[in-house]
Amino acid sequence: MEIRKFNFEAHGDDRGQLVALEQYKDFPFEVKRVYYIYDTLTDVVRGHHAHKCLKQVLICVHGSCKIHLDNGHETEEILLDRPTLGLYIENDMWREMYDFSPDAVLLVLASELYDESDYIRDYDEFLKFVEAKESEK
Ligand code: T46
Repeated sequence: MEIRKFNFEAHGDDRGQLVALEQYKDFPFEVKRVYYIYDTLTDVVRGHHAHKCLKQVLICVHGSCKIHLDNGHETEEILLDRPTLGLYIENDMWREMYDFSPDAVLLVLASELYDESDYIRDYDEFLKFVEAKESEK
């Protein structure tokens, strides 16, 4: 399963660190929305869905969390534990986010505005979506 991670450059000096991200240069889409997740309890699992179109980059800018990805055939667990690491998630990937450290802040850059109709929240529906996409190829 191909996982795309980005290692962003930090511009560090004696004042601290700064990471700057530019669309198309540091990640492959235009950003239409930014949101962030924090104060998630350690035993909580978020996500449990895929998307029809949305592309995103996830960055744990503080603390750490884990991401479970499932492409309908294989699964992978990714640890996000530094502000210079970005995880690119395309639409047709079931995702779950868990093991949030108490101080975790998960920043998400998204390619589309919020649209509930873009969510696939049923796992069987997700498998059918993947199958239909593969049969188009
Ligand atoms: C994803 C993962 C990584 C909004 O009103 N606008 C928004 O842009 C978003 C993202 C959410 N909401 C509302 C909808 C719900 O009432 O915020 C509430 C929590 O959203 P949700 O349960 O979808 O959150 P997560 O953490 O399960 O999933 C989110 C994103 O929704 C999703 O696209 O890929 O983070």
